[in-house]
Formats: sequence, C-alpha cells, structure tokens
Amino acid sequence: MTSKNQPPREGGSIEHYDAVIIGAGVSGMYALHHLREMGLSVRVYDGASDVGGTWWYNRYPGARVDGPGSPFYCYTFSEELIEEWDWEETQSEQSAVLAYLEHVADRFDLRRDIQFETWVRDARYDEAAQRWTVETSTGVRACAQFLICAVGALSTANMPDIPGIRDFAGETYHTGHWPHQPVQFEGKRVAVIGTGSSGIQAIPEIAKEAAHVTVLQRTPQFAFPAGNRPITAEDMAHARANWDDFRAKMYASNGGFPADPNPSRSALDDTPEQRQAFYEELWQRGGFGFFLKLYDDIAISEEANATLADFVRGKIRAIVRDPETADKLMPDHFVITKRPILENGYFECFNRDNVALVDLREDPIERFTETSVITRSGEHPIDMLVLATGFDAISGSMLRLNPKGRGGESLKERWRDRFHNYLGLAIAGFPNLFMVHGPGSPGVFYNMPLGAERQLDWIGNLMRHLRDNGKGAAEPTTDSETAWAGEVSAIADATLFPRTDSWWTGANIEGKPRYFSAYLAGSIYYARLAEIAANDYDGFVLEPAHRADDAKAC
Ligand code: NA7
Repeated sequence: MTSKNQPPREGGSIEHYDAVIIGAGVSGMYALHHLREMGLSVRVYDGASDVGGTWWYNRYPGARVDGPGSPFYCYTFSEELIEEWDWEETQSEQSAVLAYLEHVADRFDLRRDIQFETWVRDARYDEAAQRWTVETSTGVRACAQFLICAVGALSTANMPDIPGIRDFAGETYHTGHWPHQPVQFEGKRVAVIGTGSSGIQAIPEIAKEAAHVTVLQRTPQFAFPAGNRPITAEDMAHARANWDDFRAKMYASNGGFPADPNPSRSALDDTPEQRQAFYEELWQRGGFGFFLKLYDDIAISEEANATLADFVRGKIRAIVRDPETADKLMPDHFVITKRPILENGYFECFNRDNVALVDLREDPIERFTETSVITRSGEHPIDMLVLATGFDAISGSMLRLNPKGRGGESLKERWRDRFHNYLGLAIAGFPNLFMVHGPGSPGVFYNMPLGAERQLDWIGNLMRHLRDNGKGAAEPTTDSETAWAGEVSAIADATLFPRTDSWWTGANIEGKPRYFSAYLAGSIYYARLAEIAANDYDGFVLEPAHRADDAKAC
C-alpha cells in the first residue's frame, strides 16, 4: 500500500493535468482508473484520509448495504476483480465494502494519483485556456482540461439547526461523519434524531448497549426486513460462472441489478387474499427483492399503493407490543415513495424497556441544554446525541463545491431555481465539467458502482472524441437542458414519487428547489446516452481547441 498522507505542497506553484477528479469514493476511484487507462494524466483530491467516500465516512453501528446488495454491488470492469473478491453476506457491512474498495485501490495502484486530506476549495473555468483551475485546502493549485466531480450523492451532511444544539455538552455524532475510534454506548442515555435508513440501521444496535435510547422521530417510516443472508462459496462460484449473463441483465435492467423482469401485474388484479399471501411471501424472504418483485403499479396507482401500505402497517402493529408506540410508528405517506428502508430488528427494539419513542409531530423539540433535549412535553436528560439526519442529497455536494463557470457565474447562481443540466452529467456554462450521479441521472436509483462505470465510460468517450477531432471543450446548450428537464420530470410525474416529501425531492433541506430530480428509468437513460453519442453528441456544443496540446488524441 502506498503512503496515504502526503504533506501539503508549496503554495504558489500550479500543477498541470489532463483531468482533475474531485472525490475518491466509488465513482472517483473508477474515474481515475479509467482515465489513466486512456493515457490521460490525472490527479484526484479527497478530504478523507483514504479511499471509500461514503463508505469511509458512514461507519455508524449497523451500517450496511441496503440495496439489492452483494455480490452485485461492485465494479464490473475487471474480470480479475470478480474472480478474486469473495463477498460474505448479501447486505455487506460497511467494513466489508470498505475492505473491497481498499483492495481495488491496492490492486490498481490508485493511491499514487490521489491526494488525501485535501479539500477542493474553489474551481474556476478559464474560457481562453479552456481549462479548470482548482484551489485546495493544502495550498496545491492544479489546472486541467477536464474536471470530474465525483463528489457523492449522499455526502454533504444535513446538520439540524435546533435552538441550543451547540450548547449540548455531551458527545454528538452525525451518522455520516462517524468517528474512526469505537464509540462507547454502555451506561449512556442516547438520543437519536432521524429515522431514515441510517437511524433505522443504527437504533437497534445502539439499544443493545446503551442504558437508554430516546428516538426522536419526525416522520414514521415504512421499513422492510433486510433478509441478510450469507453468500456461500457455491453462491460465489455460481455468480462467477454465470457472470456474463448476470452482467447482461444488470445492463438491461432499470436499477442496474440482475433482476429478471416481472410479468406485468397490477396489485388490483389479485384478490385481497392473494395479495396478502404474496406480500407475506416477500416479507418472509426479505431483502431488496421485495421491491424488485412487486406488482408494477405500486409506485403509480394510489389504490395499489394503499394495499402494500396497509400490509406493512399491519406488520408494525403486530410487532410492536405497546399500541400507543405502534400508533406513533404508523407511516402515512405513499409506501416506497421515500427511500425504502431495510431493517434488522428496528420495530422489535421498541419492545425493549430501554427504548422510548418521541413523535416530534405532536411533541416537537423546543431546545437543547448542556445535558438534555427539551420537547414540548418535558425534558429528556441525555449523555449522547446521534444525528441520523441525512444529507443535502444528490445536488448538495455540487453546490458545496460551487464551481465558477463561464463569466465567473457560480453554480449556486445557475442552480438557484432548478438543477439545470443535460443528461445528469453536464451543465451549460460549465464546459468540460462532468458530474457522476448528478441530478438528472439515475444516480441513487441505480446500482451506483455500475452507474459510475457506465457514466464515466461515456464521459471518457466524449473526451476522446474531442481530442480526436481537434476540439477543446464540450458544453451542453440551454435548450438541451430544458428538453432534458422535461424528460426527467415526465417520467417522474407518471409516478407517486414527486408527491411525497423526501430527500429525493429536496424537501428535507430548507430553501432547496423542490422537485424530483432523478431519471427514473436506468435502462432508457443508458440507451439515450448511446443514441446521443452516436448522433455526434447531439445537444452539446463542441468548441475547437485553442491549444495544439488539447487536440492530441488519447
Ligand atoms: P434520510 O433518509 O434523509 O433520513 C434523515 C432522517 O432525519 C429522517 O427521518 C428525517 O425526517 C430526519 N430529520 C432530518 N432533519 C431533522 C430535524 N431537523 N428534526 C428532526 N428530524 C430530522 O438520511 P439517512 O442518512 O437515514 O439515509 C440516507 C440514504 O443513505 C439512505 O436512503 C440510503 O440510500 C443510504 P424527515 O423524514 O425528513 O421528516
């Protein structure tokens, strides 16, 4: 393994690369490997002290893959990687995913081109030079033709602004910035704010050790059994032997996982008894398969949606012994229109004597003191506060970076009313800047390592096209952005997703443009990318290179 912590470099000087990549998580790591394979000179900057991005930061107790899971939540670009890496569980623990990413970094010698513990503080486009200049927290400045923003869709923590929260003198942790040393819960009274995926994974684990846990819930959630299972040597051998077939299915499916398409069936085609039996079978099996195998109108028809919502509410009532607590846990939004949650003993943990639920809708937080949280009904003395309050998701990390494009216009200005972009990866006024998993792409609705590979392969081809054709910059037109926004919204508006407040719609962050910004059909998205590339990058303006260097082929 190469050295992880490089000393700050001298200020003043500027380093030159073909591409600068911001972020050394799943996407940035592949970006580095791929662009380097293309023969480009590349530098990666990341604020963390090692690779992993989201998987480096989110080390809270209970953190696991909560999508369709292993062995298909992985890179697909290297046959050797598939051959040599064994997954042990379907819902891999955070430490197992991070170990995999560390292995990838070792295997492809990635760290030599990554500068860790280095935040990019500013990124500006120079129109005459057709280049981006970045300034970093360590004083290093770099200049590159291409800027790849692999900044993560879930990496800018949402810190609640509650009166007195800074006065609280006990330990405070955000799940998305969990410490690297073990956190001791024994004997402590812990309050957890937030019942999204992170809170619901963490709460049962904390409750096993803590003296008392107060769960501060704003929105009750639908959660489904995680159905975590061991992956045996035979399972791995089967996945390897049939990898080509699995990979083809991953490419063909909307979510990027090898799911067989379901026969088209409405929830309303079945009798109530048939539906109940079907839901029960899925519930017993558990896992993300629940959502992949469902009736195909659950996210479209209110009536179909209600059949599943009622089923889950019945399950919560059956699990939670205290009827008053069960009432508070009853979700009332359309099921699966907030990020579906996989749980391991979440509802059961409300049967423990050391767990109490506070419904913030009827008993809101008024303030914190040095030693307690005070809600309308009274004071809850605590020793520790866990903020499972999520992220300024999808667009938040791009806005935190706030690059300055043509004429010095900042992204914050450009995105004041909407996250204007084309294909979810390029922005008018910001030539040669490419986002991975940006708003307008399938992003969090797709198998993210595979999505990163597919977007970056496409971006790499566009770079090659520029260089092969004497072009220096690619930039979408605002007309193509408008048409793309219409396409993204038309797909989303045919569903119930935009009608629920969630981080998918930006409703969790005050003042954020509120609309559903993901491209919901992954297979159509990648077909659109292929079609646009085949059509001479329709929707982009390709500007002639101002420098001979930039016209060289790669
Ligand atoms: P989420 O899903 O955004 O959950 C955050 C939770 O925190 C959610 O229950 C929020 O309630 C709650 N929250 C946020 N701010 C506040 C304040 N100010 N007061 C009370 N409650 C608050 O984030 P996660 O980290 O759990 O999951 C993110 C994704 O990571 C997940 O979906 C997986 O894809 C991986 P709300 O629902 O907004 O009312």
